[in-house]
Amino acid sequence: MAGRRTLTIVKPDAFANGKAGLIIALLEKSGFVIKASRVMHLTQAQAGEFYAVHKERGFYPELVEFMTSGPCMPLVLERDDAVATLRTVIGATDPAEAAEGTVRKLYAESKGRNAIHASDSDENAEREARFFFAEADVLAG
Ligand code: YYY
Ligand code: MG
Repeated sequence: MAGRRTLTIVKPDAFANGKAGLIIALLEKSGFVIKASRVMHLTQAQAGEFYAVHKERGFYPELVEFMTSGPCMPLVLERDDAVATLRTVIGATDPAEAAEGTVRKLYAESKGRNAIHASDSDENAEREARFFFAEADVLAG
């Protein structure tokens, strides 16, 4: 059965554009409950490690630079079928291709500055939640 938890990050462009609160409101409207959150400014090492899977890709240096350009907000979210539902709610990586009403269609600037991250599997959701939060910092239940 698909898990009930996923990990999202409201990205620096959303903070710079004053859209972080609107994005979180949309996530709650989509049925997600916040189980953990923090506001932080990633170091180059943290951003590089978080996105290590993309290390060999041409966009990686730009991605790390962007993710360290200002504050971001990781959150652990809960609802039924959390990973797949959140991927639907955020929309395609490129906002030009994202469906109407999705976070990226509404709030992303570009493919690189695309407002939000979401885990792509239950396994990665667990790993990514642990990247930002100790077990004791995530609400139980
Ligand atoms: O999961 P998602 O964020 O939708 O896309 P990924 O393919 O995992 O890429 C992670 C991140 O990298 C993406 O949100 C923006 C950036 N990126 C990019 O700048 N240019 C690309 N061609 C692909 C991804
Ligand atoms: Mg991804």
